[in-house]
Amino acid sequence: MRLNLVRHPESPLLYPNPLHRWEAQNVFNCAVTEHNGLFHMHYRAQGVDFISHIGYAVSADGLHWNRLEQPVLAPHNGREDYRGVEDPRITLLDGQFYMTYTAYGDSADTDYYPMIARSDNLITWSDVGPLERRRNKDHILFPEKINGRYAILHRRQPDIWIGFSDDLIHWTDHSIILSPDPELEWQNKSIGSNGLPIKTEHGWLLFYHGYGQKHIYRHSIVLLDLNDPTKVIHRPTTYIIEPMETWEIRGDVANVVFSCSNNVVGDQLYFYYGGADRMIGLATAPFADVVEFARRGE
Ligand code: BMA
Repeated sequence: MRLNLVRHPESPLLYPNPLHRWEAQNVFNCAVTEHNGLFHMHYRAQGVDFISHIGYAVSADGLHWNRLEQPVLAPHNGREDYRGVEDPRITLLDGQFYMTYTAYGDSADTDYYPMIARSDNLITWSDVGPLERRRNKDHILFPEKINGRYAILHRRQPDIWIGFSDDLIHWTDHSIILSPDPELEWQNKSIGSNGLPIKTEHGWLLFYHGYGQKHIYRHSIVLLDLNDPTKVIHRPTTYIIEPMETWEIRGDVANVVFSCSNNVVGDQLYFYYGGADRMIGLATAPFADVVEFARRGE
C-alpha cells in the first residue's frame, strides 16, 4: 500500500505580503496548533534582507487566515542577527506551549542552534534555552513525558536523533533513531523530523523529510514504539509527497516541500508545508489511510 497526499483545492493558502517588510519575500514552513476551537499558525517569514522572523495567523477553519501585522518572534539573542529565527514547531506540554525553532547565526563555529521557547498564549515567547550548543535543527518535543522524562527529536546531520531530559534544560541519552537509507535515492543524503509526533494505539507516527543528490525535498512516515520511541516498528520506503506544483518547484529554493506541521483535523490529516521556501500550502489524506501506511505501507 502507498499513500499520496492530495493538495487542497484552496492551496496555496498564504503568500508573502509586500506591505510588511519582514514578510515581503517569503512565507513558508509553519506550525499549526488547534486549540480551543481555533487554528493558530506560526510561520517562517523573510523580508528583502532574508532575515527570518516568526509570524502568527489565526483561523476558524484551518484554511482562511488572519495575520498579525508584526512578527511574534524576531532575532533576539545577538547570534541570530545574521539569518534570524526559523522553522517553528509547536508542542502543548504540561499546559504550556513550547516552540522549537532554529536560531541562525553567522559564525562558522556556532552557525545554527536548536532553541526551545515557552508561551502561555502563543503570542509572547520566552526562551527556555538551547537543546545543545552545536549545529542542530529539525527538533520537536514529544507532547507527553515518556517513562517519566521529556523527550525530543532532533537532527545532527544526516540522522534523526532522540534525547531525554528531566527539566527541559539539560538533555542527555542522545541516540540515533533513523538514518538516511542508502538504498533510497530520494533520501540517501539527509533526513529530519517534521511536525509533532502523533500518538496512536499502534505507536508514534513520525513524519520526516529527506533528500538525495538532487536536493529534492520529499516526505514519508515512520512508526515508532509507544513506550520506547528509539525503536522503529515500521518504515515504508516510498514517499507521500514531493514537489509537483509550479510554486513548489520554483520559488526561493527550488524543489522543496517542507513541513513543520501534521495535524489530525476530524478524520483527515492536514499536512501544512512550505512550497519552494516561498508560500504555504496544505495537503490532506484520510487519517485512517495514514495510519495504515505507517503500519504496513510499502
Ligand atoms: C532546510 C531548512 C528549511 C528549508 C529547507 C529547504 O535546511 O532551512 O527551512 O525549507 O532547508 O531550503
